[in-house]
Amino acid sequence: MPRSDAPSNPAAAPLDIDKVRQQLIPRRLGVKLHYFAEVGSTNARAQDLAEGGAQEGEVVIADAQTQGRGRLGRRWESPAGRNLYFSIILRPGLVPAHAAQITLMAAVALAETLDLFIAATAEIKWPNDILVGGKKLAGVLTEAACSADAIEYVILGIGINVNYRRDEMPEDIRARATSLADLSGAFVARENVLARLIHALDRCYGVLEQSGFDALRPRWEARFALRGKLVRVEHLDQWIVGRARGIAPDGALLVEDESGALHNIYAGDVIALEN
Ligand code: BT5
Repeated sequence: MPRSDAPSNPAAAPLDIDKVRQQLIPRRLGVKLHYFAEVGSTNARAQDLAEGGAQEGEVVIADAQTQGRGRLGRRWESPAGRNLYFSIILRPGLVPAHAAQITLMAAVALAETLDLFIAATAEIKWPNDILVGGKKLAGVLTEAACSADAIEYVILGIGINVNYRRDEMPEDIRARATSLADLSGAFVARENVLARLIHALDRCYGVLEQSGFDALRPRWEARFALRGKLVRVEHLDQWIVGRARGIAPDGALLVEDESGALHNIYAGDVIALEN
């Protein structure tokens, strides 16, 4: 007889971390997986580990987050049994000015991996959103600890909606969010997505360190969701409006204002003013 608490829907089963381990070929990223049924935020937990001397490539994974965070204090919806929430500790040999390139590198690995599970193309909205059909499928939150001239460590946090059903999403994100299951019409094993993604991140991270962001730029550009679109970029109390033209070799977003001047944007939120 089935146990009364046995999940009738495979999407509700907890993440099977051993399945992830079985699929991982140990490389630089994924050297150690720290799994928790629930944490506040995997980024916060990874930061504690990094401060305690954890090595590059250790990964914190949680089945649920009670305080999943987005950028600028925003919230990341993180229900149990559905999605992927994880953070990787990196100790990159990059100058602090290039720390933001980690987000762009991760977006390439993410979009290319998520494409394997859906029929559509995952697009990148600078700097950290992965969108399909204009709806958010995944987000990246990179937090760096730097000294004057070196990066001590970077926490690369990634949230992916895998088997998140539309009717489970809070009202305020339902119209703007999607999930792999929503897009493919089928249950997707989170363990497969995670193992493939860690491998893809490992490869892209290697390219970034050895050859710089410019070597990943064509792959990033190929998925750029905002090319040619009129956008408003907001950062703190400043904003500019112009057409998104692409990305610079160092990862800056290029926006051309109405006078034809090109601006290199390094931080901010981009709002598309046209579809
Ligand atoms: C992000 O922020 O997109 C970064 C999200 C990173 C989450 C991961 S999960 C593992 C790791 N640990 C953490 O604590 N965080 C990272 P941002 O661009 O600021 O987008 C946040 C906005 O996305 C919110 O204000 C909502 O509008 C929307 N949102 C929240 N949860 C969502 C979800 N599950 N799916 C789609 N959109 C969501």
